[in-house]
Amino acid sequence: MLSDGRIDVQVYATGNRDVRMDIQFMPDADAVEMVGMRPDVNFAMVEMHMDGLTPPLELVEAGVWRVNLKLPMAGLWIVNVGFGEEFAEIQFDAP
Ligand SMILES: [Cu+2]
Repeated sequence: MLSDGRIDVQVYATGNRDVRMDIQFMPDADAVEMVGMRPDVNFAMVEMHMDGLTPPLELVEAGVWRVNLKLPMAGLWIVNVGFGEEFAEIQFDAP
């Protein structure tokens, strides 16, 4: 839950460093300014000093985005999805 709505994020590590992510953001009724706002997405490796990745988001429908990317390394990753200082954080293992 963010202060302006609810964000759902599903990460699928499908092997060979491929990742698919589905994002849905449902703004609260009193947060009309958030309608259609595109979330920020950043992937980073856990416990490694590597540059983060900010993949392009594919708009699926209003409030729904999809990300497809191939990570540069297998291992433990963390992805942040949100707006400004508020985000969901998901850790996953990418084989
Ligand atoms: Cu790495």
